[in-house]
Amino acid sequence: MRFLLSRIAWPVPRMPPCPTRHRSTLSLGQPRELCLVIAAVAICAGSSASAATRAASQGRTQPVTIVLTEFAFTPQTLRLHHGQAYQLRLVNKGSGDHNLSAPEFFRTAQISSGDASFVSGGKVEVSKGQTRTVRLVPATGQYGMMCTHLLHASFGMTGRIDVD
Ligand SMILES: [Cu+2]
Repeated sequence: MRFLLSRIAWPVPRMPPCPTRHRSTLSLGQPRELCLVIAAVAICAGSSASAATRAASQGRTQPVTIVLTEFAFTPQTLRLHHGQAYQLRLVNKGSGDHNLSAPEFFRTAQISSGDASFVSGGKVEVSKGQTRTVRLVPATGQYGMMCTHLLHASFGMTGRIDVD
């Protein structure tokens, strides 16, 4: 009888397979969540890899364009980073001649010897329809720029170059 009872009693404590099953169902769900986390991490790693690629490309000469028209520089404020090599493209899309005068900026920048002749008296002349390219590495500072052609600055042809 005791034997029988114990035999009957045995499956009872063993009975709750339901929570166990639930738990196993849950634990089956967890690897799926883990997969999602891994996938998210992989996506994040991918984006940080592209950020690294971007950072690497910043090591190379970066083209920057300023468009000269009547009577404006576009963009009006140029934001550059010191130590970065730039290819400064001055594009005259106006109906007349213009220049970009920034004596302090050009004086402190390291200008490529091949392009130094374009800078005269702290300014670069750009004839109508012409594009002048000056390769340089700017020095930290805030510089004013303007067109020194008669009255052009007073008509609004001014701007600034911020180098951080
Ligand atoms: Cu001008």
